[in-house]
Amino acid sequence: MIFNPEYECMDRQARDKLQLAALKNLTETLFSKVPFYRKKMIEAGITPKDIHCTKDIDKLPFTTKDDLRDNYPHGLRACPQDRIVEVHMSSGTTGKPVVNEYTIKDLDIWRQSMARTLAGAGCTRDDIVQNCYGYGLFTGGAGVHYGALTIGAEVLPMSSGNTERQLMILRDFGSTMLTCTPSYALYLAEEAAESGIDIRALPISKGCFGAEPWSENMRIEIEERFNMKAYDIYGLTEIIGPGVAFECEAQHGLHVNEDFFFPEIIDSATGKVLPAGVKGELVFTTITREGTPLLRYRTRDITCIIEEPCSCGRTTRRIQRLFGRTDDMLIIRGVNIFPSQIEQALIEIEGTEPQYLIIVSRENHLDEVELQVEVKKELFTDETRGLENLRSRIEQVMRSKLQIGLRVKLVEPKTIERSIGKAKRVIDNRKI
Ligand code: DLL
Repeated sequence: MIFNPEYECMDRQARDKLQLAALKNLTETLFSKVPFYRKKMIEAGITPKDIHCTKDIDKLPFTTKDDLRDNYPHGLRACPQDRIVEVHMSSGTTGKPVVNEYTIKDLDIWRQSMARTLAGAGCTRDDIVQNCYGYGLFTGGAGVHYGALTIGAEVLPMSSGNTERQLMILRDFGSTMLTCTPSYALYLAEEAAESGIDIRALPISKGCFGAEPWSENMRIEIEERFNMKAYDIYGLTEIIGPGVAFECEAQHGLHVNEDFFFPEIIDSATGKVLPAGVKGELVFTTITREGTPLLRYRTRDITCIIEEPCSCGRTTRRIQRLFGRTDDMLIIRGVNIFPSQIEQALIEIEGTEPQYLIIVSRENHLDEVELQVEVKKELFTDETRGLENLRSRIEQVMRSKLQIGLRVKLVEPKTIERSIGKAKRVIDNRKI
């Protein structure tokens, strides 16, 4: 279902006009109200008057996560404090949190974005949405909540954790839609099987999963285990939270809510804008935000833009499912590796569970990687030769896909710690 055909299916030229007007307005506000941006624009030798078309955006300065941290907590606010009505913060583990402050209009942008997102996955007012994203400072819980209310669906504001209760509600309330991280969805499926609940027979028919990288194979796994459709949703605290981009029924790329969030792909080394179809770092400008609008924010997420029209009828540009981040990229003996590549390779190997942990260490100045992989229960009762064969197969597949050798350790089901939010896939013990 298309929630807002007027904007989602708008003629591209008409959208470009809207975007240009919003961009001009934004640069004027930032220049006059936010000293940080005024200084940056002056340094770059540009004023709002130099913006004549949306392509001129590449003359404007970037914003980085460090800029946000340096201006913590309120340095990037672009409106008076009394217009701020809600605040969220990032879940980051290092340094100061990243703060997003919303006005009523910002919350409206978020509600709209998330209503489009959930509708893209088929949500209607008849749905019962079990929302297991965390509520609180994290944006996941609130974002889905606002979107579901805007559609008129029924929301079960479960928040994350308490898996036993999640399963009880899933069964007793007949939830029809699930929203949580993809790793938690798989954990729920696992626990349901353990408790003898046949989740495939429950009314749940679709879910929106995001907040962490996941592979196409993980989608298939979730869809099979739940007997439902699994859609990818993308977003980040700095920009709005979830709802920046979402998959439609075509499940081929994520539609960017472009009338709110202007996307660019850049070469992260040179900062140059890259054409559609070329992989690089995703950058967003929040062209209509009021509280803490951002100019050319470097997300560190890696993807590319898809220009071609989508079969669903929406005209918004799409981004490819995320490839990883510029910063969670592991460099092992000089080779760039993303955890998602390991996951993708692993799920194709029969006998393994989609649960893994990458432990990196440095021995005698050489990087070593141990890949712990959970193995299906049946295999552990099998003869040891079967396990040994599987172990060396995984090592072989990894070597051919990643071009480096890893040590594989097979572990029993449920040994790798499960997360109720974003999964932790890498432990890097190297002291560099
Ligand atoms: O994770 C917002 C969110 C909540 C998105 C619920 C989707 C669903 P942050 O905690 O600020 O915000 O983390 C943002 O998570 O820059 C990506 O690296 C990663 N991420 C988010 N969605 C996806 C996705 C929320 N669908 C960071 N695929 C982003 C891959 C994702 N990575």
